[in-house]
Amino acid sequence: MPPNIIRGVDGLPKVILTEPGGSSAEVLLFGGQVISWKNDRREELLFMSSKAILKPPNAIRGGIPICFPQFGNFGTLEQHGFARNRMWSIDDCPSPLSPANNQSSVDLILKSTDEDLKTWPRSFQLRLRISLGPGKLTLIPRVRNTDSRPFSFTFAIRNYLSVSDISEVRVEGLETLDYFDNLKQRQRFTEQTDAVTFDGEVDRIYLSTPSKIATIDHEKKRTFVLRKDGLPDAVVWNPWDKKAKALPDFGDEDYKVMLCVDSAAIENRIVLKPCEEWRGCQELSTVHSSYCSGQLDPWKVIHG
Ligand code: TA6
Repeated sequence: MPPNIIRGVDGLPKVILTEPGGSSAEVLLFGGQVISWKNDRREELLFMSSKAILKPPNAIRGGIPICFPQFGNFGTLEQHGFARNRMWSIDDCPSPLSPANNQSSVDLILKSTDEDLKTWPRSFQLRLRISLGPGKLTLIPRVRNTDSRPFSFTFAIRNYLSVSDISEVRVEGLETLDYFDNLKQRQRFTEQTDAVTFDGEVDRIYLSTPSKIATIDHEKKRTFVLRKDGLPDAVVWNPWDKKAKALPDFGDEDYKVMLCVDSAAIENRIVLKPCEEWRGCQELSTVHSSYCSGQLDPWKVIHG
């Protein structure tokens, strides 16, 4: 049975996922983008800009956009690729994945169009399974090369996390890693601290990270645990005040209540021969505790 597609207040077609535990998620066909994820206490876990423009083809500033076939701004392609600016459709043939349970899971697909082939002359199919479970949200992206020649791409799942106060947030699991600093012409540095904290703009691509990264929101006693596979890198981004003012679809004060911690494949491009398929996986979950409560030992989260 195809998932139930409804139209939101903005008129955009979307699918609502629910699970018996009481959490929910909203997925737009536009951009194949999760725009809301609420826990069993109906608290919103994802950030949506107070100035977000929900009007295609504008990218939507919040939720979980997909950056494909490129992360960043290089060459002829638009920044972060075009997948987030396209209307996706329901995938009736998600094999080899087993058919999804339609209440809490949806399969989406984006196929290259003649228009896309003008900017990125490679024929592809991008599939995304989004599954909701108690306390977790799982995304399984797959790219299939339907072209007659090999192609390569970079990829990111951009998670706009909602936080209570960015200056009180710590990101654990990135210590001692190398990163490209987008604020310093992508120069390579090594993380010296045992936790990334925020008192200004941060725009970094951490390389070959552990498969688990913890984002700890002290005030909310909430930790986002990001588990990922097939996506070796992680982007950490907060625009802070100046960049926030410069972005037309970003509220001036919004930087205080958001942080992007993305699962990505950027340093080494993914190469696919004809008919080959790449698969990635990301699971976002939340645990109710904070560092100082001693209940959550980030070391255990990362290494547990
Ligand atoms: O990852 C950070 C970044 O590349 C920043 O440099 C900033 O431009 C941000 O993404 C937002 O990009 P967007 O195209 O969504 O405005």
